[in-house]
Amino acid sequence: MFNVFCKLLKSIMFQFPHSISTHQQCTLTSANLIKGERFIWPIQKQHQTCYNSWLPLAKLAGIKLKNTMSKTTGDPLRAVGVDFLRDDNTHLHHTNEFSHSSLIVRRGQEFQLKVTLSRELQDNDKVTLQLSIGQTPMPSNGTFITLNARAQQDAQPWHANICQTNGKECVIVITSPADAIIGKYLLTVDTGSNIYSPPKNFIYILFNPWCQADSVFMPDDDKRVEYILNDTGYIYVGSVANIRERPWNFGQFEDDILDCCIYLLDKSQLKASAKKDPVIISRVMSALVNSDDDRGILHANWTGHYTGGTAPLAWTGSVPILQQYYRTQKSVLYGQCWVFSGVVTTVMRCLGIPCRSVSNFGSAHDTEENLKVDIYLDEKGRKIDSLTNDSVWNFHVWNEVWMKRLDLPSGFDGWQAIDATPQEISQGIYQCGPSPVKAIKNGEVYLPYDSKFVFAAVNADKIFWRVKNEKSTKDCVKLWEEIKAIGKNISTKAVGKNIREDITTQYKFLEGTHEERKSVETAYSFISKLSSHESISPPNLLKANLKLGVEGKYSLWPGQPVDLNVIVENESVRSWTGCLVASCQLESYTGKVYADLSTIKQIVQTEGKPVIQIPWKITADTYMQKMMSTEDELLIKVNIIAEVQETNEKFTKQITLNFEHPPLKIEMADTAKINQDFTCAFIFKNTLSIPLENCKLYVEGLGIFMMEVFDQGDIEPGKIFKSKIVCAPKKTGLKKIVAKLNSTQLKEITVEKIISILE
Ligand SMILES: [Ca+2]
Ligand SMILES: [Ca+2]
Ligand SMILES: [Ca+2]
Repeated sequence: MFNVFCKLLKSIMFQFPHSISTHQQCTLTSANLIKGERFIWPIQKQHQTCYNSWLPLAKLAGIKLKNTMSKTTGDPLRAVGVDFLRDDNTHLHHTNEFSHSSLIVRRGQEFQLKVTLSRELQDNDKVTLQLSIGQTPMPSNGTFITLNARAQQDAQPWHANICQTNGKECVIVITSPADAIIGKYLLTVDTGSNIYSPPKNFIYILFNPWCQADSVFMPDDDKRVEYILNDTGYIYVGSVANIRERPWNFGQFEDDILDCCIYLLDKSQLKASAKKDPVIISRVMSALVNSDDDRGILHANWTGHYTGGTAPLAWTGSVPILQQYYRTQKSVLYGQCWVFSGVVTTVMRCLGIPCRSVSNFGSAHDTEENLKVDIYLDEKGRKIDSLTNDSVWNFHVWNEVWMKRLDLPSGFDGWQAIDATPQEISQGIYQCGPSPVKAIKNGEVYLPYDSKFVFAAVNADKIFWRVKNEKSTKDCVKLWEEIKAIGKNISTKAVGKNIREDITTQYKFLEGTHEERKSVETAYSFISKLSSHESISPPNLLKANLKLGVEGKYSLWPGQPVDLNVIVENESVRSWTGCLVASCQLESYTGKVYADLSTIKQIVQTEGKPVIQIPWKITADTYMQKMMSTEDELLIKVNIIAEVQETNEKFTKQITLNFEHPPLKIEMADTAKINQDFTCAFIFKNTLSIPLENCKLYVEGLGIFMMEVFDQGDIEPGKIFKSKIVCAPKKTGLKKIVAKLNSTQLKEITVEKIISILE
């Protein structure tokens, strides 16, 4: 008989999926029935329709259902409407910018709902709010919350009180705890005889940096505005000598972004208790923003070829990436470090965790946790890519998130580094952090998570080796080490200003100080010592004090030859004989060699000459062909080594040459009116001596228009193009338009302009 009942039960669940799934108690009861535990119907919690549909079945199965529905003499009380008071609540919760129809609030802060009832409230009426989250809500783990609005429960972490009644309407104040689970809650109103589900009955609960008891509390209002509410900003790129700002639209309030973040939280399959913890959520997001292991958001690609997807350099912001991912549920092609970082900033700011993108120049990627960058050079001073697993990126971008580290001993609250660029595996998957920035500074690399990796990125010693055989590192000589080369100009956008802020001293003590070395020694004490080739030339008491330099233009117009002078200065009266090698290589921002452009090898005699000049010219053809073979932006690295025969000393000099470009301009008015058309024009003149082929213009204006691509074809020298967008803004306030031009020869010409949208 019981089996028959179960079959019937399944069939009714099939026939009435809506009525059953929307009533949690009903589902719980069906589970109990299947298990054969207790066949008592808790009808006082139930919807009448449910009861009616179950009754014949129960009779058939010989089960007695108990209708304990209160027999009120008057009308049974029903809720007939809920006003989520979106405007009032979202202003108080700093969530009014979200482009979303549901109520979005922050935890640890009260919000109000106005419930309309079928009649006026009487003394013995019950009004209970039910909030549930996730697939299988349960009271035991905090995913099913029952709030009796007619009993004073102020001591409870969650509570609700009716604060005002007016005829059939009552205003209920709800307070959530400062460690509530983050996500999308379903609201129902239970009046004893009836459970009411309002249309659009979701309430999103986010982290709350405005709430002192929340572990993401941030005391300074200017910082909260920057790190939570600012939806545009800059990511710093380039190289130490040429740091550039790349405008980035974070767009955390745009359509589908919040739902995409909630989708990611669901996808993470974290336990309910973990979905309240910013440490765990930021670690999980560092994994989910890359597609590796988990079909996360962005697919990494550094090959220089991006057919079938969008070149990393083409993105102007995170919005199209997250929208595409949410709509297709497929990883988006393609990302490099600044794209990963931009998307992480969007996701974190959206969920309410203060976050910023951080760029490190001369950033080490240590592949074997020895906290050193090992670089292998051939006899001519050229880097051998096949042997060099470690790398120094001209820049690398990660993120910082702000939170208390309740999982660690005290002293590590504040900024934590997380990195979504898939570089090294941590606990089985590509994820990185959160690692306390304070721990990095002091070399306390044992602290979770991945502090060794972050420490190496900002403060590894750089060791140069010369190998005899290009196939093996066995027979190599330590040429020299640089202890000040890694981790420079660590940068983020300043709070409230459109300028770069240098935060290097938060990650490390000043290079050259005793504290800096002490921190490196501390870090070494926590790693297992790897055997490495530690041969270095014995110190010689003689000192040659030569100085190497490079004269010439460090920024280059594409199509122009490289024109440099290598300078050897001898400050002493003695004369020295040096062997000088110099190499010029075309590299990507990650330090990958695209082409060897030129080398010099010669014996230098300083006798009688305080300054020796070695002219060095490289024609444009040498690099242009390679520049055109990749969709990445390249730069030229010059490496000079001089070895003094008399003293065995080695002198080195490294410089970077960047490419310049003509400007892209935006022409538009400073102000426009909401819902009224205005024109925005983009103008570019090719002032170079070479044609620019396959020009594509990417433009985006948050709250004005989505990213658009204009195919401009080839632009001959001296030619001008002009593209226009006519659009009607949907929101008031200051809005930013970002444009970018990429071509086969030249990438990453960007411009931005602010427009004020008025009522
Ligand atoms: Ca992943
Ligand atoms: Ca290493
Ligand atoms: Ca250092």
